[in-house]
Amino acid sequence: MRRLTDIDWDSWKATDQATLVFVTDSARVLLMHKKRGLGAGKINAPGGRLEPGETPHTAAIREVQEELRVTPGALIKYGELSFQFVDGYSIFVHVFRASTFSGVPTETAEARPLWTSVDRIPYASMWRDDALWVPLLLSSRYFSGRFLFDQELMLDYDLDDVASAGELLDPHVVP
Ligand code: 6U4
Repeated sequence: MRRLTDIDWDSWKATDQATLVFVTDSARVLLMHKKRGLGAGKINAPGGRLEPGETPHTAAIREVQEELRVTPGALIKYGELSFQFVDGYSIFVHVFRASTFSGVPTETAEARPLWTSVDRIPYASMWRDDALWVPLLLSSRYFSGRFLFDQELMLDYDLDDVASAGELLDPHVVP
């Protein structure tokens, strides 16, 4: 498995579903140093796997509360990302932006908060794919991407700029 075309996307189903939430204020984005889990050691947005019975939206809010002690508001979903790893693991990620929040970002066992300027997102310390789609999210553009990784190494990807939120309903997760 070296290319996206090696995968049968019609029957693809992710092992897990997860969220990412980019809390933004006028010129800043709330990121975090991730201490554990998938991507530990990297800078990433808060988020995590869905628990049974959760919607992506409720899971997104819960994860930001758990990781940074902040409650995000006015969430808009801008993207869907399908990640396949060559070891067999796969994860489908719902990407949100939140334009309001309450609480003070606080370090937890899972993460240390980091406000960054929208002009200086630390892509070199983030997952390789983030530099491809975070700019779309920050310009309020909807997107859908597929990525093939060998651990931390991105082998292949495709990314589509989609016209509206309605086009984001993924057949792999909608009953
Ligand atoms: P556990 O340990 O299960 O409680 P949980 O917070 O549920 O952790 P986590 O954080 O270990 O899950 O892993 C899922 C997170 O990793 C999601 O927020 C999405 C994120 N993630 C995985 N691959 C990514 C990638 N290539 N680019 C990216 N985020 C990625 O930006």
